[in-house]
Amino acid sequence: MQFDQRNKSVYDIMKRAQSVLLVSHRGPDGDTIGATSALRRWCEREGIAVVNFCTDPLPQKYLFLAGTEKYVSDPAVFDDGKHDVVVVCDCGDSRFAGIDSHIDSLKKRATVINFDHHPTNEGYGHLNIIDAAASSTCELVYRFFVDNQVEICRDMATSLLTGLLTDTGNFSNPATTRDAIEAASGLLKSGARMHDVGRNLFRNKSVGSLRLWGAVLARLKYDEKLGVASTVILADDLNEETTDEHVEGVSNFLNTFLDADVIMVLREMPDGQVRGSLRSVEGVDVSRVAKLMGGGGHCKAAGFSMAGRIVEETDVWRVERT
Ligand SMILES: [Mn+2]
Repeated sequence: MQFDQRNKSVYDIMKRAQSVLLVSHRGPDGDTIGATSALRRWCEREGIAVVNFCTDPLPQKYLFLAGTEKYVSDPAVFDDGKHDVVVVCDCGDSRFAGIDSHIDSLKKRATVINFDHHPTNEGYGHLNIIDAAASSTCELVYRFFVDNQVEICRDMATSLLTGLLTDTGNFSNPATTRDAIEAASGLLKSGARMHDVGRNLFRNKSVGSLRLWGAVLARLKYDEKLGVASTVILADDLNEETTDEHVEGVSNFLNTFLDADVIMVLREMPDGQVRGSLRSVEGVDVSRVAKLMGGGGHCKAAGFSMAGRIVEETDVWRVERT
């Protein structure tokens, strides 16, 4: 990993800050939370005032990471005039960060810094540390600490390792680069609590969620000609015991274990919408399919949402627009 001069500039700006606002993206995952949690810990240690913002509440499984109990979702933090530095982590654009209506005024009052690895990043910050070749934003934050000779404590290491494991699918997907493994190795040397990460992130399924997964897996259909595997999550699958968080991960599970070109999970929402999640293994650009349905995303992972009803056919589930 090569020294990056931009990391030095960001360090100087943050060290001089009166107050830093750290922003995670909507529907927060282990990468955006890991990165902002590690940066928060460092700010606290340096005596820099710090606030973490995320539009959506953090999923329960990440609450073992340092400082996550202090995250706020009240957009009033953008107007309180306190923060002179805003650091946005893992967000390709300001809408995804939930700050699109604040970004222009923020940029006049504060220095906006952006750590990200999405190839589509618009570079909306004053300083943008964007590297599409990086496995995760946590890898970039790790490099930020290393380049500035910041001592990484156990808490920071645990947070950053969480992001690395999230975005590399436990070192199994193509984001698993030499640099990613090198960063993980450095984090383990700093005392990252690997066991805690495993227990909280992966061995966390309740009997209720696995039963729900069982129902969803039993509906799996495979169209050999199209190479499309599809299944559905029905509104009735969810009750008081099974919530959104139980459903999460079914697509990832199929993507990891099923050999199909495209995996589509349709979900019946209570408001009459159907939400679709599309994954492809190789060579198929699912974002084009998603765009046809009024959605978007990446080559290998995309989604859409439309008013419709789910129709069952022999080899495939499909949506009929209503
Ligand atoms: Mn990420």
